[in-house]
Amino acid sequence: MPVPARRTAALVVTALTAVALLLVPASPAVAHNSLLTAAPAKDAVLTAPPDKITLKFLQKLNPAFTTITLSDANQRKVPTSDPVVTGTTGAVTVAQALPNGSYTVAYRVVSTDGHPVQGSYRFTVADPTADTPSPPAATPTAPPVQATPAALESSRATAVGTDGQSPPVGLTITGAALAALAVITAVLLRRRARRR
Ligand SMILES: [Cu+2]
Repeated sequence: MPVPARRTAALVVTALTAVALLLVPASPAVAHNSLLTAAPAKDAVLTAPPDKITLKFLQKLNPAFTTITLSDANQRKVPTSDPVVTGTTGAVTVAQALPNGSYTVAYRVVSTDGHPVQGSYRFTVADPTADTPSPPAATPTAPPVQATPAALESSRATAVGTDGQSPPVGLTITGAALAALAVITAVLLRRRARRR
């Protein structure tokens, strides 16, 4: 066949390959970051208030995108230091002695592929020597926010701070595919016009 036609065919094949690659979801073999161990541990009942919260993760943390917060049973933030990141570990020191009660540790970190991961867990302080009247027994009004794999996959944000405002994966892929098709169409139309 004539050279221009062959070149056009090659172009179409290249374009279709590119679109196909865009449509293949990111390999699930690339694991996301996840919490390995925590101190205080999940659901721990402590007889003394902790002065530090230490979270160890699967992957290295990015200090710029690591958030660890502590809140009490009334969802009020408890003052802590900023997270100190050492490799896969993030820690905050608790500024005050925690009164007896239920507490929630919430974290948000990024995976090595840039995707955010967040989660939370609870622990309880029940110091038998605490002489201050303890707040009413924790009656959880809402379950702690747990990051589901689906929610994480739909969040394609490479930088934290957008807080899930980035378009879902599907839209991103469709946009890229449409853009690729538009370019190909333009090239093909130009070639056809030139041949006439
Ligand atoms: Cu990812």
